[in-house]
Amino acid sequence: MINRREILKVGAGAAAAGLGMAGAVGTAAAQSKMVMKAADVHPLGYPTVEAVQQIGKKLEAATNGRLSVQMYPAMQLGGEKEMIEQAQVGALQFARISVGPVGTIVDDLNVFNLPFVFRSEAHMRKVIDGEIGKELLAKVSTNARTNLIALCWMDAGSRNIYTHKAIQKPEDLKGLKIRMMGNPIFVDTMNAMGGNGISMGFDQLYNAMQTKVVDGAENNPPTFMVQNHYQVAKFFSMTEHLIIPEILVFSRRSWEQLSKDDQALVQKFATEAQFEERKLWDEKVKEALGKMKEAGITLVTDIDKKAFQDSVKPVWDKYGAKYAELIKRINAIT
Ligand code: GTR
Repeated sequence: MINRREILKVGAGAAAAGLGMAGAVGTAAAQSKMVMKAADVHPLGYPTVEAVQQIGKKLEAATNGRLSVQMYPAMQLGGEKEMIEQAQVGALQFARISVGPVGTIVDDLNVFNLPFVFRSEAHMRKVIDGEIGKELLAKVSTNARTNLIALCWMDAGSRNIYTHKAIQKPEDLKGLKIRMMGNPIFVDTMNAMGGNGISMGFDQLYNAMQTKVVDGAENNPPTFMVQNHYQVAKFFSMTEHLIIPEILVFSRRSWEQLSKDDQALVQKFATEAQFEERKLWDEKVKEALGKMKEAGITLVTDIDKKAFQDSVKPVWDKYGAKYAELIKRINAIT
């Protein structure tokens, strides 16, 4: 594991020198070679990782190699909290993260973190592709405190509970400690659904499951497989309680060092990546479901969805009012 402080030191230095640019800063630097760092918690071959690598290839081709992307996959640069911090100081340029942790920085995004806010994944895609999607990306980019530029959304399917037994109704979660992403909404959601929500970084999850610090977690099928969680949890219950898109952010500090033309290029390829990742996503879900079967995982599809939807009413009572207008607009999208 790379020492985080060292990365920050080295990275911040590189950022000050202009993203590891060979030449001097200023106008001349705009023409210099730049290697932009990208990070993801997932390994090579995961849809989000491939989509960002594709942005790198396109940038290289469009600029004759002047701009390129170096990918650090598989949590090499830490968990998502660390990735956000590194992007904020300019030690990392592209951070592909979940909207889950971003909601703690830009509250407007928490609307996507509400349980059962989308009717389906198709509904979520329509929302992120439309006006609401654009507006929320802009909220991140224009918020002075984020130090981030939000480039595009990506798909992460639906989240489902996995543990050592089938979860079909809220009572089945009684007494189970289920890891949730670091955002109070998720802990409240799991508690309302009948379990005990435990907030924890993604980078600590595998060990926590192995040592039984938690009884299980919740995520999409590709994550369950590529992160080897299937080795420690044999029942995957399709509760689909959260449909949370991913977001690709860029360090604002580094962004300001790019020329307007380069910014436009990065943005163009990122927007394309939103749709490219989606195709890869659909294939990856199929692949993951196949592998789950081979691995002997029990896929539980007989779920009392209504009971789970009713159970999260306290979460909606607590957080929903703030987003009432936006929720109305989301509901109106068919
Ligand atoms: C995955 C997502 C990651 C991370 C993870 C988590 O679905 O792709 O970015 O947020 O969930 O549960 O922390």
